[in-house]
This record gives sequence, C-alpha cells and structure tokens, in this order.
Amino acid sequence: MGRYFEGIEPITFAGSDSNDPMAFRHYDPSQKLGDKTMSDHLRFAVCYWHNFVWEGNDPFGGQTFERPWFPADTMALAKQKADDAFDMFRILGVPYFCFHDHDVRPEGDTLKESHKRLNEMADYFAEKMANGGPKLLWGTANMFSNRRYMSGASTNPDPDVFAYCASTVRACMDVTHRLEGENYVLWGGREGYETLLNTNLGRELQQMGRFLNMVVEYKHKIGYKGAILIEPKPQEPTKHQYDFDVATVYGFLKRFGLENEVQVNVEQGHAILAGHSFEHELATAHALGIFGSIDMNRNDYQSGWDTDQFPNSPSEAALAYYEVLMAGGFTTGGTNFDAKLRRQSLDGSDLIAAHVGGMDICARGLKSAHAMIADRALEGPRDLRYAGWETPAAQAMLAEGATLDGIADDAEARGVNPQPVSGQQEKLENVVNRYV
Ligand code: XUL
Ligand code: CO
Repeated sequence: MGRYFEGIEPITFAGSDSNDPMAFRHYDPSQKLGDKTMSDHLRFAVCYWHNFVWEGNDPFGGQTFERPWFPADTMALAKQKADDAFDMFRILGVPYFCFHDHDVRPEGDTLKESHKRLNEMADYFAEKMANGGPKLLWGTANMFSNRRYMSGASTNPDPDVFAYCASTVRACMDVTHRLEGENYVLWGGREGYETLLNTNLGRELQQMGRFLNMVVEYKHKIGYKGAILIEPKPQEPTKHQYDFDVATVYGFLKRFGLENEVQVNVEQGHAILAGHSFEHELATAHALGIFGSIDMNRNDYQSGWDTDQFPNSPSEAALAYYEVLMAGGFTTGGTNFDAKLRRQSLDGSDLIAAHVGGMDICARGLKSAHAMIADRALEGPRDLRYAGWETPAAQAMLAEGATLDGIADDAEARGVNPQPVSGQQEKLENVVNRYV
C-alpha cells in the first residue's frame, strides 16, 4: 500500500516573497535570533491525536475524514498510522511530537494487554526516532475518552478508577521516560463536575492532590528528569474543571506542596475559554515561576467551544512569544500544535498546509517579539513607569520590618500628594503594531 503523504516534498524556507503554500515564508529553522536558532527557540511539536486519530466528527455529525489507517483497531493499522505520522513529521521537519497512550495503540481487554501494546508501539517509535525521526516533547495518558472516566479520573467516586489511573499513568510515564520525552503532561479533562448536586468537591480535590503527589514521587523513583506539566482548562468536557486556569493551578500546587515540582502547559484556546488572553496566562505562569510549555492553538472567539484551530494571528503570536521570551524561553517545553483541521478540510495536503501556516505565524510572532525585546520597546517605558520604586525609600516600604503605621506616619509627615501619570496604552499599542 502507498504511503498517505506520498508525493509531498519536505517543506523548505522560501523567503517572505514566496507564494508557495507548501513553503515557509518566515520559519527558517537555522536562522539565528540572538544566540539561538529559530528551531531552538520554537521547539515545534506535532500532536498525534488531532492529526491521526480524530475522524472529523462534531456534536451533530460523524466521520468526515477518510484515512487508510482508520479505525486503527488492530496493531497492524496502528503501525500503518505510525508510518504515515512519521512521514508527516519528516515532511514538516518538526523536531518533536506528542501523544497519548490512546492515540497510538488499540485498547486491550485488560490493563496489562493495553500496556503491552503501548510498549510495542513505543518500540516501533524508538526505531523511527533513532532513524532521524523527531524526539518526544511530551507523553500523556488519555483518562477522559473511555466511559470508565465519565465521573472523573483521580477524582472519581469509585476508588477502582483511581487505581486504574495509577496503572495507566505509571505505564505512560515509563514509556515517556524510555523514549526520553522531555515532559510528562497531565490534562484533567474529567477532573471536575457536571453538577455540584452529586459532587463532594472537597473530597475530589484531596484525591487529585494525593494523586499528583504520587505521580511526582514516581518520577523521582524512576529517575525521570523531564518536567511534570499540568494543562489548565476551565471547562469542556465537564462544566467546571478543577485546573481552571494558571492561577488556580498554582494555588492547588501550593496547597499540596508541589509548586517547585510541577509546571504548566498553557494552551491559548483554554486561556480564551477561561476569559483570559493567552499572554495573561503566560505572564501569570512566569510571575509565579511555573512556566513550562505551550499548546499553540487558538479558539474561535464567538463559538465558546474549544475549537483547537491553528494559530493565524501575527499580533497574538507576537504577544505570546513576547511572554515566552520574557520567561526565559523554553527549557524542556516547546510549541505544540494541539490543533485540528476544520472537518471539511479532507485532504492529507490540508494537514501539511495547516502546520506550515501555523509554524510560519509562530516564527513571525517570535521575530517580532525578539525585536521588541532587543529594542526594549516595551521594557523601556515599563521601567520608567516603575522607576519610583527603585529609590531606597520606596524599597524600604516593601522590606521586612516596614509597617503600615510607619508608612502612614511618614506619608502624613511628608504630605504626599501623588499626581497621576499617563499609562500610554495607545502609544504602546502603536509600538507593538510597528513590530508586527
Ligand atoms: C484538551 C487538550 C488535550 C491536552 C492533552 O483540550 O488540550 O488534548 O493537550 O491531553
Ligand atoms: Co492541549
């Protein structure tokens, strides 16, 4: 049987004048920005699930895509799917990929059989990865699709589901470790509730905290050096998810003593669902010291759903990479496209073109962000805005030993009478637009 992407040539950089839809106009992997190449800054990853598992269904209709490996319910079809997936990774030239256990192997009748199949697929991947294939950005477990998880994974009222999850996460962490995955992600798609009427919220949070502590202990036990990442999302599939947003996750980590062990994988679409901007979530993660990685897929602003679309806004990408660079750039993290086609985009070439456009938008955003930082275009005005705080007298107000009484007495003695200063928002928006 022929390969699915047969006839599609590897994508190359053609420069910004090119009108070839199958070429990069901005993403020049070896071009240096500062001391790193674009490829090292962006660390692109392609996700397995939306590209090779999702069949094009929506709440009102079923499969629209036809792929030669569907339904991938045998190991032979799972391997055919892997062959085509790695062809796509090679065509795009991405350095990383990501997968859930459920994406890559058909589920077995027992836990043990499922894990055996997962390990067989990991062997298959290992061979391809050793032969020039991409590396693993992160591995994860799908603990949300099967009906056993309908009432939660670690937060389930049934302790046997908690135990089932322990076995599943152990198997997925082992495989991620073996494939030298740089991160292990936990997205709590069912860790929340549909209605408080049947939910003991306090108990469920305790279960989730205990579970995450055991995940971290296991990481250290097996000597896994990658990062553990939580992926916040406020709702969908459940009405309310406990990992609502970055700030909520930070509070949860603090409560369970995990703020130095676990970071966040921030997804643009999830930020939008939470009523935030992507840059808000990234700046919060940076400020709290838990920035890890990003899922670079936007939402439609009108639908209110998690539409997982490829990024296409240069200014949104610029503001996102601005925050990524301000956080010091990626270490173990990267730019994962947790993005899917629209269900009318039927062809293999649609899959490639979608990633080409997404990678180009990110590269364009990165270039703008890098230039804004190099020129201190925002940092200069920002420093001036806070300059008053750099004086010894102002710093003393924040130091240990300062009291409300002392500061109040001093303010009254000096007769302080602060005069408002312009925030210059429009001028700064104009500055950003110059770089975009
Ligand atoms: C769901 C989502 C997941 C995670 C991995 O909204 O983003 O695909 O990225 O489980
Ligand atoms: Co995601």
